[in-house]
Amino acid sequence: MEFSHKKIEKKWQKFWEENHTFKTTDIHDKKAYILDMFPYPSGAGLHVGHPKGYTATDVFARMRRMQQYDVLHPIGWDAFGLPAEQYALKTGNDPREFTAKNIVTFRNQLKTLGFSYDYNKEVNTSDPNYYKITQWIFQQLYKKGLAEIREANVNWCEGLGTVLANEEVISENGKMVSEVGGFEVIKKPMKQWVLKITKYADRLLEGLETLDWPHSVKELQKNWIGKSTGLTIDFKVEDSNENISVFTTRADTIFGVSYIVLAPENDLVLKIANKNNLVEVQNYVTLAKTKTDVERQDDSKEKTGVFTGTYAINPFTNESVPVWVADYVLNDYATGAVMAVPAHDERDWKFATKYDLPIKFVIETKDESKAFIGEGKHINSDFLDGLDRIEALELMTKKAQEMNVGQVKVNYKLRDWLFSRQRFYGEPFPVLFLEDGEIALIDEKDLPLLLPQTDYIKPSGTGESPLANLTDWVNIEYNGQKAKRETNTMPQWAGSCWYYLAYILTTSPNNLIDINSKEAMQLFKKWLPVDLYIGGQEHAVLHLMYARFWHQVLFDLNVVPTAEPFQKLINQGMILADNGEKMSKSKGNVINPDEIIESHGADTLRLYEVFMGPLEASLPWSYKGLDGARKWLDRVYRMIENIELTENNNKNLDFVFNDVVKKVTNMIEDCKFNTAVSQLMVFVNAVYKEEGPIYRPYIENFLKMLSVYAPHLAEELWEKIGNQASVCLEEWPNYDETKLVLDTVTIAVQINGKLRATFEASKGMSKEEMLIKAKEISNVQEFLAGKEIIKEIAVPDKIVNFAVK
Ligand code: ANZ
Repeated sequence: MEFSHKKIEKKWQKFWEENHTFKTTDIHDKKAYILDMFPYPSGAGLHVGHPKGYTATDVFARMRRMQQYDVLHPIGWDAFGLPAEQYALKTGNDPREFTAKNIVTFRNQLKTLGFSYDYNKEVNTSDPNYYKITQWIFQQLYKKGLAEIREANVNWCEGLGTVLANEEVISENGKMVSEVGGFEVIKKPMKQWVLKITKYADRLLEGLETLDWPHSVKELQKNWIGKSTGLTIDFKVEDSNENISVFTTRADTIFGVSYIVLAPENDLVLKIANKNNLVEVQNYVTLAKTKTDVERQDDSKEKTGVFTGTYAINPFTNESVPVWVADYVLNDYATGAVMAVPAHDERDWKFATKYDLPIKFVIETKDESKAFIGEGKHINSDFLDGLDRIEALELMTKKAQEMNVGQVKVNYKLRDWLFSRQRFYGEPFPVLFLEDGEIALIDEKDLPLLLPQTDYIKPSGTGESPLANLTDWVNIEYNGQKAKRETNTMPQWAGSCWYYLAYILTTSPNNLIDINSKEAMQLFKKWLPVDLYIGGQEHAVLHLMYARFWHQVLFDLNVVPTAEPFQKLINQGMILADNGEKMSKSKGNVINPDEIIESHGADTLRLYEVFMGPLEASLPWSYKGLDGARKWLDRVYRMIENIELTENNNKNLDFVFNDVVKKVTNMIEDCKFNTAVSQLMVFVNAVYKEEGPIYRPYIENFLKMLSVYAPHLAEELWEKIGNQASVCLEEWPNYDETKLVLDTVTIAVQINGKLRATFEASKGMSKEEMLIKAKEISNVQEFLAGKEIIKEIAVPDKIVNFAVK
């Protein structure tokens, strides 16, 4: 018999909704905050990748609820975003309507999957009640000196009429283009808000140590922060008053410097370039603007550069070395200038061999046909000769400081966070630019500063956002002065920086209590940090870094009580198309979860997606696997349909039941959601093998465990065996350790191919022990007596073999 998933699923979804089954409770002393990375409600709706992570958190949340924890398991919408803006620009419609419609679709889709979200806690980053707090947090950042306006080189995209963040720019044939739409992107200086995340670089590094996060994500964050300790060393420019300050982590190689390189954007370039070289230098500088940083740093690409015609003096050798401009040096890292040591640096080697610049080895190596980057003794290095790297660096650091030509410097790869977007559909900045040049914050009581209603969302043409068109909104009076509003809006990252706090503050959808209140602090103390956070690897750096930064600032402001927001993090793998490719609209290989829910049911989809492999693995979709999941649920349904229950335990299932409960509990605890399912299967197989009636509590407890994976079916079967709903609020089963005596196996003992004895052994007994045990058996001893053993073989858990003569 198959069950009708359509009937069952609708029935229980209605039941849960009407009975507020998954309402966040505040009645226990233990809590679990289980969080999904919330979705951007795109027009395309949910794809099959979403339920993979969402089911994982749901399984965990459901177990915790049954283990008598207060559980916070919410969902919401990362609802500002570029697609809605582009839709508005194209159609003239309000992005808000478009977004609202998409949210309805998303919510309905999630509900058909039976997730145990508390929908009462729903948040929407584009709701004024929500962005009121986003704006408030921005004001705190400003007051703390962590937000300021700077002229910054930005990725300007004429096609989209906006500045893009680095991560929104990709490289196509060596040229920068926008990830969305593929429009050309160039570097252009513009006045922008930046958030000084670099002030928190060390805190962001140190905090990582305390987190239960994948090693790979921690490494990505560490590399992104890129803390590097070195020296800045001054090279005097010949016939000039200018100094070139280079940053180096290898000051010990200074005797091998053969030229200096400036980044094309370095202000010194045009100041020091020789008149005769100026045109060539200027052309090179213009060309560099079209390249991405990644492209410029790509070691597989040929290095390019031009000579400035100028020389600088090595403070340790007094030699003059040529000054070049090359785009492999980045201007916004350290000083934007490098002392090049081609003998010991791959990039410099390539550059020097291409442009025929001298190469001088200063560390001993046998092979001088290529750059040597290993360790060795210094040579050709005056007072450093004979020293190794560490000794030489120490000495150089001392000398450089004594001679007043160098200083210790710590650099970070981390850049301040460019926080302005030339877009309509984002949070307006709660600031005013006054006529006298001052910046004023909008009064806290006047927040939120609403995004104005308009049917005129058009590019401004000036590079400003479409908000610049709304002159009545932009130009206002403030305390008797003329003032202008900021026409930039905040990036989409802003809303997702604190949404996990917003859930805690939400009392009914989009109604939040004041983040800076006593009540809020109490709730934060109850719920923070997030105990389990699951989402895609694509957010390993930016979202997780930005959110940690805001959290740390809020911690410093005494708004939140914990130093870090997300204690445990797991990245779920992707669901790929059946041929292993990434699913994408353009390839036409996207699988729509709605269709699967229709054909196989939500329980099947949930079960399949978590059973297909470890949560972290990216695995191809398989209809065979999906059918398999459904077949097993049918098998469970039939089992209950045909079952006879008894209150008397004949003990046959004692071991398997307790073993399965223990393993399922531990496996879910460890987020090994797939192997826990295998254990449930083991139990069902064992029940099928039993003749006679089955001990009722075992079946009930099985259904409880099933309910975290296949909640609709579990509710239905729970009711079928005469219980009251909801199984989801029952207590999680316990196991009896005393019933878990070690599993034993029967071992056969053969002598010259003939079975002579058997014995019981605990599973996994070692070969040596098996041989000893076998020889202790009297029948075996008799057959061995007076014979020579030529060979003895033990196959664990199976057999012992003696060959005798
Ligand atoms: C001389 C040298 C000799 C270097 C040698 C390396 C090896 P991290 O660890 O990334 O900080 N560098 C400095 N500023 C740069 C910039 N703006 N763009 C590109 N490269 C830059 O690495 C620091 C090293 O990267 C510095 O040490 C410098 O090259 C280069 F055998 O100086 B080194």
